[in-house]
Amino acid sequence: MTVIPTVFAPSKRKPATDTFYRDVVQGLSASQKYLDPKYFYDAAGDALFQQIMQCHEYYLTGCEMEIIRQQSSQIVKALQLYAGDFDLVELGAGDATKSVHLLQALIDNGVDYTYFPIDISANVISQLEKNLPAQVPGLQLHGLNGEYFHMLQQANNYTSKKKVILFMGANIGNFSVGAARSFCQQLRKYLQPGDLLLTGFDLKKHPQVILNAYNDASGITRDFNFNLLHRINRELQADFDVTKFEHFPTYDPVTGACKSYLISLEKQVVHIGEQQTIHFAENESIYMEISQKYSLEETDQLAAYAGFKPVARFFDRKHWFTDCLWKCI
Ligand code: AVI
Repeated sequence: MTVIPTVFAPSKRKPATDTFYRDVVQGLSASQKYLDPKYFYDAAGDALFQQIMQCHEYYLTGCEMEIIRQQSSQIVKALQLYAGDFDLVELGAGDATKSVHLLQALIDNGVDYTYFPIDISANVISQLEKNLPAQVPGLQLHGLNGEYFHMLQQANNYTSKKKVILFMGANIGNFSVGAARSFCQQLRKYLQPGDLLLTGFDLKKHPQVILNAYNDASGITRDFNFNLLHRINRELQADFDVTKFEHFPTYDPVTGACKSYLISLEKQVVHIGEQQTIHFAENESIYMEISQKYSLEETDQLAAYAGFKPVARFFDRKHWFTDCLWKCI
């Protein structure tokens, strides 16, 4: 008898669902169970993340917004000083709530540039193309829908100017330190000497402040994590009972790793479709996400490792967050 491994069995699912299914089964079959945090962001997850950004405990958004709003002219000056004539490329542009202030400041300072927002969501790109030119009169915009590196390559078909890359919102923190190194190194390969990267880092600070940001009192971050189980139930016909799990964020002040887990509150069995059965022991964890925090020295080390030279840093008043400007060497 030939046994066909379930995950590769032919299915009637759509290819995207197949990939989701495969990733979920692979993660939940590992000895340390995990789920890929990129799957947090379905429509419900996007809405919950918007709510997280409004939570008073989740200081990151406010800190970076303060930097971009209050120091946009200093940032523009630094971009002009270090890049001269450039176009702006944003990785994971989202709704550009923060970058819109920088886009406006560039126009106000007479900089002639095109804004290339890159996003994996076609919907995000079409919304930006529809809304941003009205919000920022005079803006030249060319949206690129797809994976970061593929779209960076595409951008070369439309510009031969130097590039300033924006990678904001502490998104780099959702990589482990090792993965952030590989990401920055790979990004560097798509850029030329003299190109710039402006990237946001959440800085190490009192551990309780960090822990609270990922454990807000109103339970929105807990629901954001649970939403992925709901999504698996809905899209992959699973039967997770979220009341049998607990949201458990951790922070290690030495390494700066802030990791979120879901803990199984009892011995239980979860089915995914008709073919997969996942066993949980009492107190077994699912590793959900890392939000890595950095010291300034660690941001410099990351830059050096990946072939960048730090040229400027911008801070909020509390020095809880930094946007670093790195130049490709
Ligand atoms: C998107 N990213 C920077 C957020 C963070 O802080 O790691 C995602 C998040 N997860 C829970 N709260 C916020």
